[in-house]
Amino acid sequence: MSDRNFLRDFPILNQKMNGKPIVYLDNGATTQKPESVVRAICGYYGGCNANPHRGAYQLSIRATDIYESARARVAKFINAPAPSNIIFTKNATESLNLVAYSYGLANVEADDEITITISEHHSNLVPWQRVAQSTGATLNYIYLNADGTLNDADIDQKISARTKIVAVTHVSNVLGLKNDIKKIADKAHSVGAIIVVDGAQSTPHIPVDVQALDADFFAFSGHKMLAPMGIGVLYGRAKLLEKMPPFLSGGDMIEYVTEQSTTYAELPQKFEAGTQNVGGAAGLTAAIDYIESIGFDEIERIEKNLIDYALPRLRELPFIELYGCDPSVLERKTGIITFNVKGVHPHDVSTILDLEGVAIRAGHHCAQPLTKYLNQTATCRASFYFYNTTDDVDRLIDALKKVRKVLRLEP
Ligand code: 7TS
Repeated sequence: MSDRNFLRDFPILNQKMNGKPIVYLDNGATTQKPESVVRAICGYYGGCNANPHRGAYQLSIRATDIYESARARVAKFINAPAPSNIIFTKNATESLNLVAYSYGLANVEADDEITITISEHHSNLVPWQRVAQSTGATLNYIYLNADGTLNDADIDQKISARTKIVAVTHVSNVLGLKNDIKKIADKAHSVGAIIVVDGAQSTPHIPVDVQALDADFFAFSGHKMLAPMGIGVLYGRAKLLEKMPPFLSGGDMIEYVTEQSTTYAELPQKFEAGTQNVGGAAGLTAAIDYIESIGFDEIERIEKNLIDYALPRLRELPFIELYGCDPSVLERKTGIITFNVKGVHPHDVSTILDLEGVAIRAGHHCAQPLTKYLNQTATCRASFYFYNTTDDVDRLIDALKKVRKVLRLEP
C-alpha cells in the first residue's frame, strides 16, 4: 500500500464544490494535473518559449530540445522503436482522423471492408464512417457478449479477406473493459489488414507496449494522463507512415516548395504542419515522469482496490443497474464504473451528486451506438484515477442514496 499523499500534488482537489470537498470521478473525461506538470508548462513559457525547428538562436534551440526530448520520452513510454514513430497531434481524435484520412482514403476501395467494434468512442467511429462513405467501402461492427466483452465468433467473422482496416479501442470509455489487442492484431494481420488502436483510455492506466500489441497505429491524448489539453500522440509503424500522404499541410512539414509542387519532410515532421504545442509537450514529459514515479503496478493496484471496494457497495443498492461489471469480466476492468439509477435520468443523478460535491459524467459518453446497444439512452459513469480514495467511493455511495429521495421516488 502506498503511503504517498497524492492529493498534496493536486491542489485543485483540495477545494469545495457546493460547500462540500470535491470528489472528482470524471477522470475518463480528463484527469487533473499535478503541480509538477503545471510548473513544467509555466517553466516553458516563462523561460524557454520560442518557435521550435526554425530559429538558429538559443531560445529556439531550447524549445526544439524540449519538444524533441518529449517525443523521445513518449517513444520510450510506449516502447516505440524510435522517436520518429511518434507524431504529436492535438488529441486522440486528431490522431485517429489523421490515420483515417491519410491512410484510410489512400488504401481503402469500394469492395473493401473496415471493421470496428460497437464499443468505439465516436472519435474511432465517425472518421471510419466517413472513409466508408467516401470510398464506398462497408463498415462492419464487432458486437459484444452479454458481459460486455467482444464476441470472439464475431471477431473471426467480421475480419475477413476483404478487411483493410480494423479499428479497436484498447479500453472502452463506457464499460472500462480491456480488449485483447494482440489477438485482434494477429487476426487482422493474417488477412492482410492493419490495426488501429484507440489508446485514449488505456495509456493512462495500464502499461502500453505498441510492439508487444503489434499495433500498426496507436492513438492517445495527453490530457487523460495528467498532461495539459491540446497535446496528443499518434504512434505509427514507420513503413506505413513513410508511404502515407500528409494529413495537414503548410509550414514545417515540407522539404522543398515550388510554385506548383512540394516535396515533404521526413518523419515525423511530414505530419506536423504548423507551429506545434511545445508547452504541451513539456507538460506531457512531466506527466510521464509523474506516472513513472508511481509505476503502473501501483496505479493498477489502486484502481482495482477502488473497484473492489465500490462494486459490492453499489450492488447493495437495489436501485442501481451496473453495466460491464459482471464478476467474470473484472480481470479486464480498469477504473470505470457505468451505471444507472432506476427511474432517474442520468443528468438528474449527476446534478444531485454535484450538490454533494461529487463529479461524475452523465450522457452517452460520445459512444451513442454502444449506449443504444445497451438499450439505454444515457448512463452515469464514475471513473477513477490513482489519486481517488475509498473515502471518495463512500461519498459517491452516500450521494447516490440521496438521489431517489430528493426526487421523492422513495421516502
Ligand atoms: N477515444 C476514447 C476511448 C475516449 O474515451 C476519448 C475521450 C477519445 C477517444 C477522444 O479523446 P479526445 O482527447 O480526443 O477528446 N473520451 C471522453 C469521455 O469518455 N468523456 O469525455 C471524453
